[in-house]
Amino acid sequence: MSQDTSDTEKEGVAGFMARAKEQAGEGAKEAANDKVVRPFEHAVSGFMGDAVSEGRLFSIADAVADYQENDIDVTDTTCEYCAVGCRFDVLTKDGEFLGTRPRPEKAPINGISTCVKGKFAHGYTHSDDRLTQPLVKEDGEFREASWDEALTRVAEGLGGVKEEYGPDGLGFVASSKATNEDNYAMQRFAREVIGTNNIDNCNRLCHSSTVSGLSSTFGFGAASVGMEALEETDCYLLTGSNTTEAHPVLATRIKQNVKDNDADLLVFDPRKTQIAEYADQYTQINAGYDNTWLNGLVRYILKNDLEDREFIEERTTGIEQVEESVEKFTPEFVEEHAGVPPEELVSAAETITEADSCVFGWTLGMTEHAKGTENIYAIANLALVTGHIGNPKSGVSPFRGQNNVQGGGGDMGPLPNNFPGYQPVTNEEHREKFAEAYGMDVEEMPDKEGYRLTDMFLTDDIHGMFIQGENSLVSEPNIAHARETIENLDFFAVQDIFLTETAELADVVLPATASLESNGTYTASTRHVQLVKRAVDPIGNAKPDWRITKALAAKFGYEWEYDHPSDIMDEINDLVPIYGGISHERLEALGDGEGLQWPVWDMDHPGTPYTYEEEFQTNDGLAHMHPADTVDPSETPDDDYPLVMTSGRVLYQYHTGTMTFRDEGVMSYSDKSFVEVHPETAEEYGIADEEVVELTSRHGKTEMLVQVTTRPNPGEVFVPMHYLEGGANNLTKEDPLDGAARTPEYKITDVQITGTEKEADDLQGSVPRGEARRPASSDD
Ligand SMILES: Nc1nc2c(c(=O)[nH]1)N[C@H]1C(S)=C(S)[C@@H](COP(=O)(O)OP(=O)(O)OC[C@H]3O[C@@H](n4cnc5c(=O)[nH]c(N)nc54)[C@H](O)[C@@H]3O)O[C@H]1N2
Ligand SMILES: Nc1nc2c(c(=O)[nH]1)N[C@H]1C(S)=C(S)[C@@H](COP(=O)(O)OP(=O)(O)OC[C@H]3O[C@@H](n4cnc5c(=O)[nH]c(N)nc54)[C@H](O)[C@@H]3O)O[C@H]1N2
Ligand code: SF4
Ligand SMILES: [Mo]
Repeated sequence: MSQDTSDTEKEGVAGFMARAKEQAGEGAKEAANDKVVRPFEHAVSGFMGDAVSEGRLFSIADAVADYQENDIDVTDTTCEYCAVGCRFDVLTKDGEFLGTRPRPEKAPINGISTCVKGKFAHGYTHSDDRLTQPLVKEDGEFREASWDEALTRVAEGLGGVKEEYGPDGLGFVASSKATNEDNYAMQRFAREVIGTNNIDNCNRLCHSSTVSGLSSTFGFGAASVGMEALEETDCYLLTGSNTTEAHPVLATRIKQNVKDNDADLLVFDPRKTQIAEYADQYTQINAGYDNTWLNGLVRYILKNDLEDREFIEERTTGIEQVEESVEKFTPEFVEEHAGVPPEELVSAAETITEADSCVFGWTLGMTEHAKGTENIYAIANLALVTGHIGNPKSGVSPFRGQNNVQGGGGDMGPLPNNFPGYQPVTNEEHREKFAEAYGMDVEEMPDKEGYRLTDMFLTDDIHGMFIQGENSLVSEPNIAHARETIENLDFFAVQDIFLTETAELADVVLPATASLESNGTYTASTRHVQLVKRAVDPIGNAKPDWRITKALAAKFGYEWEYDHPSDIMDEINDLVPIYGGISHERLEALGDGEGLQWPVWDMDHPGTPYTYEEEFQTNDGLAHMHPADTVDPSETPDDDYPLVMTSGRVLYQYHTGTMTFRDEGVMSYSDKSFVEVHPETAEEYGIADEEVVELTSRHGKTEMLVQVTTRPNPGEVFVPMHYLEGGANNLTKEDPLDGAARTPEYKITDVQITGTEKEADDLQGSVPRGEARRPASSDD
C-alpha cells in the first residue's frame, strides 16, 4: 500500500488502514513487514482502483507458486469467503498450506483473479485454537469429550426438549459457510429426525428480502444474469453495495467494463464508497429511503413516456397498481425524503432508458430494512418498466453474501417454508415426495411453516437450539437480546470450527472441518454450482458437517446411507428439479472454464447463464409487479437520537472475525471498532478524530473510536458489524422485522453520540484469539 496519507487517500479503505497503522504505532510497523501483510497491502492498494490490480495479484500468485519447486500437491477448490464464487488451486506441501493460485480452466467466474481473502486468508485453517475435539460443559466449564459422549449428550438434550415441548420446541440454524451437502443433511435432520420446519440460516439476516421480493415478482429468488452481463452490460445501477470491499472481484469486472467499454455506472449509496469514485453519477441518498427514489425513477419514466411499453404489455402484470402507487413520488417528494436532487433523478432515468442493456445490482443497503422486500419490489419494477431483464446483458443481480448462501442458505432448503429447491412445505405433493424419499409416512412430515431465524429469537416457543456455523451472539441484531434468548434455552449446541462467543454459551460444542478440509459443492451468487475439494487433512478429531449430522441421526435410530457428499448430491438431483442435472461426476468433467448454472433440469441440460428469456418462472409466465409505497423506515431521528447509524463491512475483516481475527497482520490494523463521522457532524458534536465516543441508541449503548471522514452523509454515521465490543449490534434492534422476509433493520438505527474521557487503549478490542480461548486438554 502506498504510504501516502494525504487527505483524499485518507477517505478510503487504504486511508483507514494508514490511520490505524499510525495509531497502532511500532507494533504495526513490525507487522507491516510480515509476509502476510505486505501482499495484503499491495492488494488493497490494487483495489483502490488502479487497473493493474489483477496483474499484481497474478505476480503474487506466481511468487506463491515458485515458493517450493518440488512435491507440491495441487487441489482445485472454491473460495470459502464470499458468494462471488472464485475458484483456485490450493498448493500444499506435506500437508502444510502454502498458498492459492487461480487457474482459469477451473475457474469459470473469476478466471485469473481472486481478491486478497481468496489469495491469503486461509491461515485460520491451521490456527492453534481450532476446535479439534468435541466439548461438553460440566459445572459451567468445558472439557473435551469423545464423539460418542458428545453426540449422546446432544441427542439427549434435543430429545429432552422434544419430549417436553414437541418437535416445534426446537430450532435449527444451518450454515451458509458449509457445503450444499452439509445443508441438505441438516434440513433432512430437522424434518425427518426431529419433525419440525424450524430450520433457517443467515440468509434471514442478509438477502432474504431479495429472495422474497424477486421470487414473488419473477419466480426465482436469485440473480437473473451472471458474469457475462456484469462484464459486458452498457449500464449499471448499483445501490447499497460496497462492491470494492465486499465483492472485490465483481468490482474489478465492473470497473474494467466502465474503463474499457465506457459503460455507464450509476451509484446510489448514502456513503461515498470507493466504487462511487468510478461512477458517471454518484448520488448520495439518505439511508432508509430506497423505494422512495426508485419509485421516483419509475414515475419519471412513465410520465415522460420513456418506458418499454411493449415489454410491459406482453410480459408483466400489475402496471396499473404501480402507476397509481408511484404517483406521490414526485421529484420534489423524492428530494425531500431521499435527498436525491431532481436533476440527478432525471439524468439517472435518462441514462437507464437510453442504454441498450442494464444491470441492476444491489446488496444489503437495500435488504436490511423493515421494508426490505418493498425496496426489492421497487427495483424489480424499474427493471420491468425499462424492459431491462431477460436478455444476456440485462437483468437483476443481487450480490449474495456468504460463500454458499445461494445454495446452502436457500437452494438446499434449510428454510422454514421450503423443502430443497424452493418446494413449499405446505404443498401436499412435495411433502409426499420428500416423505417417500426419507421412508416416512406423509403424516409424519411437518406441514406447518416453521419459525424464521429472527423469529426464533423473538418467540418464547423455542426451548432448545442447534446452531451449525453461525456466530449469532455477534451477528444477530441486539446482542443483549440475543444473549438473553440463548441463555434462557434448556439446551444449546453449536457446531463450528472455533469456540466462538456463541459456542461459549453452549452445552455441547462439535468440531467441524473447515473449507480446505471439506468435500462437496457451493453455489455462487450467479447460480454456478461448483466443487469444493479437500486440500488438507482435517485437524484433530474434527469431522465434516454432514458426517456429524449423519452420526447424530444414527443416535436417534436413523441410518442414512451416505458415504461421500457425492451420494448426497445424487439424492438432491433426484428430488430438486433445478439441480436435476448436477452431480459431482458431471462437475468434475466440466471442460475448460465451463460452469453449470442452475436451473439444470437434467443430465443433458447445459445449465442457464441467464433466466427469463421467454417467460418468467411464475404460474402464468408473466412478471408480477407489486406496489411499494411505504416511505419512512421504522425509526426516524428525534432530539434524543438525532443521527442515523448504518452498519456493514470493511474489506479486511470478515463478519464476526472468526476467520480474520486470527490474522495478526489484520488485527494490528483494526482490532477495535470505530464510527465514521462526517467532519460537519464532528464539529457540531464537538468530537475529534481518534477520540473515544459513546454511541447510544434506543436499544443499547457502546463505545468506539471516531474516524472523521467525508464518506458518510452529514447526519449519518457508519459502524462496522465485525466486533462484539463496540460493534454495531450493541445498538441495533431485534424488532420490527421486514414483514415478508423477517430481515432485521440493521441499516437503520438512530443514535446519540457523546464524547468520553477514555483513550483508545482503554477500549478492550476484539482480541485475543488463540491459545487464550482454548480449553485445557484432557486425555480421554
Ligand atoms: N470483506 C468482506 N466481504 C464480505 C463480507 C465481509 O464480512 N467482509 N460479507 C459477505 C456477506 S455475507 C455479504 S451479505 C456481503 C454484503 O455486502 P455489502 O452489502 O456490499 O456490504 P455492507 O457493508 O453491509 O453494506 C453495503 C452498503 O450499503 C450502504 N447502505 C447503508 N444503508 C443504506 C440504505 O439505506 N440504502 C442504500 N441504498 N444503501 C445503504 C452502505 O453505505 C454500504 O456501502 O458482503 C460479503 N463480502
Ligand atoms: N449490524 C449488522 N449485523 C449484521 C449484518 C450487517 O450488515 N450489520 N450483516 C448480516 C449478514 S448479511 C450476515 S450473512 C451475518 C453473518 O453472521 P454469521 O453467519 O454469524 O457470521 P460469520 O462470522 O461468518 O459466522 C460463520 C460461522 O461459521 C463458522 N464456520 C466457518 N466454516 C464452517 C464450516 O465449514 N462448518 C461449520 N459448522 N462452521 C463453519 C465460523 O467459524 C463462524 O463462527 O451477519 C449479519 N449481521
Ligand atoms: S471475491 Fe469473494 S470468492 Fe472471490 S476470492 Fe474474494 S472472497 Fe473469495
Ligand atoms: Mo450476508
